[in-house]
Amino acid sequence: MDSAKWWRDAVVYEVYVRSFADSDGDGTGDLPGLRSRLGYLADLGVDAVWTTPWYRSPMVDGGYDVEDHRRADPLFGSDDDVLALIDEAHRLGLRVLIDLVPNHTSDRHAWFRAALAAGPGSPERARYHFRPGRGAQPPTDWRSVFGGPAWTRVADGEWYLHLFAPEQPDLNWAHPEVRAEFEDLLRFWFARGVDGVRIDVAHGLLKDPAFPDLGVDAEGIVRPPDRSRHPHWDRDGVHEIYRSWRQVAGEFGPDRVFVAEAWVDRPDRLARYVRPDELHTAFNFDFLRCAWDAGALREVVDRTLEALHAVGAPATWVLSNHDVVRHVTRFGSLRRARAAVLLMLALPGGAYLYQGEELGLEEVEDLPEAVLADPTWERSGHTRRGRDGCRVPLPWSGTAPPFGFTSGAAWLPQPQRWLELTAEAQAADPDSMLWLYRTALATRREHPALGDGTMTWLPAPEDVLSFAREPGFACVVNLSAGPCALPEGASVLLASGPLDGGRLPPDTAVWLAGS
Ligand code: ISL
Repeated sequence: MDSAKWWRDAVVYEVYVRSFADSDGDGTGDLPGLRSRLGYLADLGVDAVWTTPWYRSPMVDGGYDVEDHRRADPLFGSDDDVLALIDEAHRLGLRVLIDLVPNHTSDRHAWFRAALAAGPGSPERARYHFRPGRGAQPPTDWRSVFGGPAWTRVADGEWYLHLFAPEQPDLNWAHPEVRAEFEDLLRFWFARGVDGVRIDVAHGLLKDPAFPDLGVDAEGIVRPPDRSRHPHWDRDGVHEIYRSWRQVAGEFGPDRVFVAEAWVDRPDRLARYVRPDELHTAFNFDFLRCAWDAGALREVVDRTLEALHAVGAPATWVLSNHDVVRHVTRFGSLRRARAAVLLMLALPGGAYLYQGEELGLEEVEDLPEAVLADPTWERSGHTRRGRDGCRVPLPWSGTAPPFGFTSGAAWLPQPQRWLELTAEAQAADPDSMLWLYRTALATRREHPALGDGTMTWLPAPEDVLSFAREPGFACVVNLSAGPCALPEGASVLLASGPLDGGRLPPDTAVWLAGS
């Protein structure tokens, strides 16, 4: 594996483990299932795999409610299966990133159970945020991301903070034992060979110790202050935590990396997480949130590169993940999704792919209500459908569900219409989305202009994105309603769809050499 700053332009594939591949027929994807399919990921041409949590968990939030950070949940496999996965990935030249959830634990975690048992004022409670209420009301007006108040009252009358589900109590990051425990955890997993760590809710760890209200306006709507003064998002103190984590990673050599999941609203705020002595990379959610619009995309690309390059960090580009509506559906067509991946993989920096996007999967919007498992569905009072639609298990082979995902019944039902989208069907079709991804990733590896570096916008009509990478590479994406001309004298390396003579049809992208 190439070592020198491999992470600056790595393509990382996100595996949502419970929906990737099932080895034991219980309908839930697991670690041996993933291990058996690593060859598929090596053939796809990615550099690394990020696995969502497989730790011991009651699975209230798909494993983001961790009961024991050092053990695998039997649902996903054994502790040995974790080590076997890391070994096999390394043998195939793939690096492994794991998911660390430092903002909260499960309410079944030993610390939280001890906190409940020990009662108000105890040292056990100090590792979480327990507070008295205001009369019968919660201590503050803070809201859970999943809906409802961010506080739950326990039998003795105290309330505890949970920015997510009540089964996910927030840890108190002002407590030295919390800090020490997570540094130990990093050492524990780095010593077992993991190459990197994705930090869940990296912007949420610290809370304002004064616990101020967010404030409710005349219409009764909570209007949080500007992010830079927010009582629980993106507080300055989190950076000190990440500076010490960077040192811990450094104990294991220069190649172990972090990627922050930090939902901040401006690229200059994101850049603070990736200063040279902090985290290596952070997801660029501005790109993910951007509409299929040339002006908006151009602005996001410029703002991102300006902010991140100012601190010497590479950009990352993300189109989908396990929390958002799949981008085929967001953009409105497979055709746009095909163009989007050529755009993403031509931009300077690294990229994150989400399982199934290489098959062109769309959001499954017609799941029966009875199967919906995401807590946002319940907690929102059924006003939000939740995130299950992007978590439907992958279709691998065959002509009917469960499409080779399991020998039993998949935990979420797959649509019959996916029979044409199985990995097996697409592997046999050179025009498929799978082949577009494979070819793009292979081309990216071979082409010295791609990956980390800089880019230059080329003159183009308003709804066309056209940019050069040095040496001798250009990408043109047509977001307009009509065809556009291609630069003369350039040879086509790869196109997301058929060209119209020398012209680029709408919602089509092309990679060019020699311009
Ligand atoms: O904080 C947010 C908005 O300001 C949210 O978008 C939040 O950052 C996001 O939901 C965090 O997601 C991650 O942590 C959750 C888990 O449910 C998600 O699956 C995970 O990706 C709680 O652990």
